[in-house]
Amino acid sequence: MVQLSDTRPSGTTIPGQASTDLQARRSQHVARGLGITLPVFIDHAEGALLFDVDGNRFIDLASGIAVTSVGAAAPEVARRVAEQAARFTHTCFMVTEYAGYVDVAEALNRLTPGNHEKRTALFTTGAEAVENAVKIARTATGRSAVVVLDHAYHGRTLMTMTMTAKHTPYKRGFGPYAPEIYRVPVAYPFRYVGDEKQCAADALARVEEIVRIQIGEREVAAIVAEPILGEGGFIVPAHGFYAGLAAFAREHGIVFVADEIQTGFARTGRMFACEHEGVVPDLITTAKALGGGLPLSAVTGRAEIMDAVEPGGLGGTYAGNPVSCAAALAAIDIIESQDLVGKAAAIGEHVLPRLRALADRHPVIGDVRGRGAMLAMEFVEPGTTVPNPDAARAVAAACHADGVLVLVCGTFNNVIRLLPPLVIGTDLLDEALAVLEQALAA
Ligand code: PLZ
Repeated sequence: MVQLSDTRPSGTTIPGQASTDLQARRSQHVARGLGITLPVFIDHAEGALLFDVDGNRFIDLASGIAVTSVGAAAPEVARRVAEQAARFTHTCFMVTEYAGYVDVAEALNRLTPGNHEKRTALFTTGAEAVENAVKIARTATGRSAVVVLDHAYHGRTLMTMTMTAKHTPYKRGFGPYAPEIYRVPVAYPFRYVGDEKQCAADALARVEEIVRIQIGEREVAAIVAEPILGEGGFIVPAHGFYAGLAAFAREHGIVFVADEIQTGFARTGRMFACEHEGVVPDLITTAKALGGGLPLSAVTGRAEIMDAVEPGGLGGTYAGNPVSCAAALAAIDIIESQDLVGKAAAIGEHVLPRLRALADRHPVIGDVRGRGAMLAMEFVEPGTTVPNPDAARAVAAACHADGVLVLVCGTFNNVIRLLPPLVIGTDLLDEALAVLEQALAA
């Protein structure tokens, strides 16, 4: 057992004085609408550690939100970013070109599932990638409806906020929403009475019925779905559901879009999470870990679908920024050369049994789930499936007070998720788990 007194942050209180002073300035100058998980201001990072402006040290089990898989200060990313920035920071790929953009597109076409001919278009944010995937699917099919899942998260723009399931805080007051977005159930094993196979079959039958009766198969341009629903609570759909959804799309000429913005790039112990279910999507959206910490997103997919859009139809001033491309190429090199796919799988094998043991001891944990380094605990009223957001919040707060950064998520705000940088060492992981165990005991 790790001695917590030895591993406590070396600084003052959390938040310390310098963070508190900055917080006062923030309140005065920054819009109130931006939330905050832990009110400390970061000074620098080192591997899976974050250090704040008061000298407090945090073990990072968030990676931003699944962004810094290679660490938040990977020297190779920093070196290539600096080198690119010194050569040129921007030209706009639609005005004059640069090789980095093509290099990233080529890497994405190589790494994403399927051996078919592919094309990639780069953007800046995840929401922008999802939104462009919809535009591309609509052009390719000549149809307009978009089908999304219960508990889905796809972004904060008008289209992607509409595609997102949860009202508060993402939609409250922001309507009217985009038209032609339809929601169908997802196979959520913990909230289903019956076995996993039945769970998948039931949800699929409902999806097919809703699409047939309420929408019409031939009206649907795209089904957009996360292979593991991230913000919605790290829901791993019952085995067979995701593949069934993709097969249904194929049968009706619907473009199947895997939103791998949170799950992609080694996070789940495969390069892409849809590989766990044997699914080859028509289009795949990526962002977050792709850019190694710099803003970069992409849509990658079948050449005939991607190339349905006429020249000039896709783009954006900053889309595929050269500095972001340099960071992405460094991140991809690290992911491949340091076998972060294998590391993510090993993190899962190390942590999952510890979380399951915790669930056995603490009935407030109703479910433990996830894949690779994308792991979660769902908190409930003991012995029921009634969500217990207070318990999740209290455990997260206790972790924060002891220098471990975890995030709460879920439709019911009752899930603690673990998203460590994939380069984290076993020592830090064990130290963080000891803090989590202590937080639960308290
Ligand atoms: N699709 C699957 O997880 C971003 C949201 C943070 P952007 N998830 C973090 C917040 O509260 O704003 C996400 C995702 C999936 C799309 C997105 C959107 O990516 O880069 O935040 O636009």
